[in-house]
Amino acid sequence: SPFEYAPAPESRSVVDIAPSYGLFIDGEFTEAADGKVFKTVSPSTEEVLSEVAQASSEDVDRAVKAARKAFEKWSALPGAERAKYLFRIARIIQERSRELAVLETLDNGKPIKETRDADLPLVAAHFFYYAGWADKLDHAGYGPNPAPLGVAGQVIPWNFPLLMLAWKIAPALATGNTVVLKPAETTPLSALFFADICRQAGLPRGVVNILPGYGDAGAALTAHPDVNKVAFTGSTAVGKAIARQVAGTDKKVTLELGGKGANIVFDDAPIDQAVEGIVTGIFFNQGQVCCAGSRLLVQESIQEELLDSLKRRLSTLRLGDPLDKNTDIGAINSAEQLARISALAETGEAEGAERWSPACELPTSGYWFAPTLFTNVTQAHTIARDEIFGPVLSVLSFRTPDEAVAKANNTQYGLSAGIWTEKGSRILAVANRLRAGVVWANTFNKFDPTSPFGGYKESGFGREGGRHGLEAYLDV
Ligand code: TXE
Repeated sequence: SPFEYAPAPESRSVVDIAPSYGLFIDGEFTEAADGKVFKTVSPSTEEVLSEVAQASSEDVDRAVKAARKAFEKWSALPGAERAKYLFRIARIIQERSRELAVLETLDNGKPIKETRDADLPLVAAHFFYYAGWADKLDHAGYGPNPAPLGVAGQVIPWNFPLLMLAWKIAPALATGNTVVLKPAETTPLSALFFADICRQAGLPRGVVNILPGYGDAGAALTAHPDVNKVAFTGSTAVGKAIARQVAGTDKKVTLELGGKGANIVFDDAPIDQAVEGIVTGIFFNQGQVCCAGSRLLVQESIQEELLDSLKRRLSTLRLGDPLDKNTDIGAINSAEQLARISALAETGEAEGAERWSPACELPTSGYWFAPTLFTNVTQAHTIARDEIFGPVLSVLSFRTPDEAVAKANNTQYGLSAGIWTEKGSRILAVANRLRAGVVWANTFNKFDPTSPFGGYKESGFGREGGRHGLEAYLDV
């Protein structure tokens, strides 16, 4: 099945990383207009992986012009022709997924187990899924010839570099838009490999342009007058700045921002299964996940039993070399992110919550943070409210379903939640009252390209994925 492609275990030698990369504009790799470059490092070793051209507003302008030019022909292609390119890209991603998984693990720091079994299969699945839509748009109830928006300016974060690229590029191309995408400054490499895949697939020049760079390049892109659609995933602060920036223009915008997901465990939950779900919820990708289950809400009567099991389970997690296929917990993506996580954990202690980590030796180079539990957390604590974006779980308790719902909803965010109970009726009753874009029941962090994903409240607006994800790129 195209959705379950898992390459063999990997080593560093699988992927050939060049000492330097250019920007990808109009089908060519090119230097930045001002000649600037930046280094990308492996977060687990601090080894420099490559030197990458750094885009400025001049490069953004070049790329938008190329995308505008390409739009005329690309949008006029029959959907079935666009589908052919997308299917081809999906298949090349599968063929090169060993390489891509190792590359992503090196540049991001996440365990190879995750890039191999989660990121890469999902990336391919998104391209297959949206390829399948490209020739069906006329019959999807939008009326004949639903119109693409034009040039999409897309800015993505570093936590799922290639998957966020897939979420953004696949629906944009399927609907006939062209793209200028800026990957995050700490993880540019997989997007540049993707540029090479576009060439390999024979994608016409200018349809996809990739501009590695910093926030200034992101801001120049989202503000560019000839960009018709802005899609952003990242921090709530930058998302708000972008919303202000596009207000008063005719740009369409989708924002996928932070979260503070509640994982709610009722007293009738299957405890072992819940423990696995809690671990996946907050330690998958070192907790650097917008929909992480970063708040555990546990019913008071089972709190002690659940925490005992959870601590035993955490003591078995293996932290270390992300390329080792047995590793569960990899490196934090950057020194800056590590500093943010550490500062919030210190605030948790200073405000009186109780901190616990399993015995765990941290490597001496690279950016590491041990899996951490905070108990005795109340709603007043900063760690119960602020997104930590790291392997840190805040435990709160509740007595009744009403109290669970009230606590789960007591946040500025509304991206995700989880419910653990044997009772189907309770799942439905509670899920309907949770103000969160996705609610999982007896599982967590499950993704599928057919499902729309996005937030309530300050977690953003608009949906990506599924049919809703198409509509963000169409005038119907
Ligand atoms: O985010 P930024 P950072 C949250 C998480 C994390 C915090 C900070 O809590 O601790 O944000 O992370 C580009 N105009 N999330 O600093 O700055 C930037 O170059 C346009 C949640 O990494 O938002 C990068 O490509 N673009 C999140 C992208 O925005 C700008 C994932 C994200 O970086 C810009 C990441 C600007 N003014 C962090 N400034 C999620 N929702 O999953 C920066 N960028």
